[in-house]
Amino acid sequence: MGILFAKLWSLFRDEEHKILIVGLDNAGKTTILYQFLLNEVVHTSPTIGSNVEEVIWKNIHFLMWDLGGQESLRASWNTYYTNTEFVILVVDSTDRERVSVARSELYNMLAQDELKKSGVLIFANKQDVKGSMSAAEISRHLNLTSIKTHRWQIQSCCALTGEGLYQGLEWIANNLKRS
Ligand SMILES: Nc1nc2c(ncn2[C@@H]2O[C@H](COP(=O)(O)OP(=O)(O)OP(=O)(O)O)[C@@H](O)[C@H]2O)c(=O)[nH]1
Ligand SMILES: [Mg+2]
Repeated sequence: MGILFAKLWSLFRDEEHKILIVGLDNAGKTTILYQFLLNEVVHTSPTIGSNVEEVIWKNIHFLMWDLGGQESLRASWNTYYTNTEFVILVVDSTDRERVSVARSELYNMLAQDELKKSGVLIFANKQDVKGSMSAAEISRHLNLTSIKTHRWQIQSCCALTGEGLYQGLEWIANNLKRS
């Protein structure tokens, strides 16, 4: 009985929750990943392919995949979809010109069969920049209230200071599959 319990506990404890971090190039995805991992700002260059890191927070193990956001790389995002519990869409709140591109990438993902059970967290990043769009503005541009098929949440943040990042992760933690 004791052994069985120990086995179950270790299975439970080591369960990893897969998160995909997506968004257009320059949105701040890699900066966010390393804030979660190291609590500091790292120098980044555009991601070609992906970075993957295990982030442990409140005893929850997250496997976070940060994908390159350049247009030519977006076509291969779908190769990462299997077993994704949450998608984090990072939006550059200063990039008014391309918010419609971010929107079409979002709806494209929501239509994917492999992501039909995934929750979606939208980070309205770069809130430190004066004149950036608010989370409410981005929510309107992305028409978030129309999404009825997926659990979603929008959170404003600044990857440079870390502000807002853990509120977002808290929402994910509160919405994890209980198995
Ligand atoms: N002002 C400001 N700059 C930020 C913030 N987050 C990221 N940046 C900067 O934005 C630039 C791009 O950040 P990355 O994290 O490399 O962007 P990415 O989304 O990983 O880009 P790709 O890998 O090309 O898809 C870097 O110069 C970051 O320092 C933020 O909250 N505020
Ligand atoms: Mg990157």
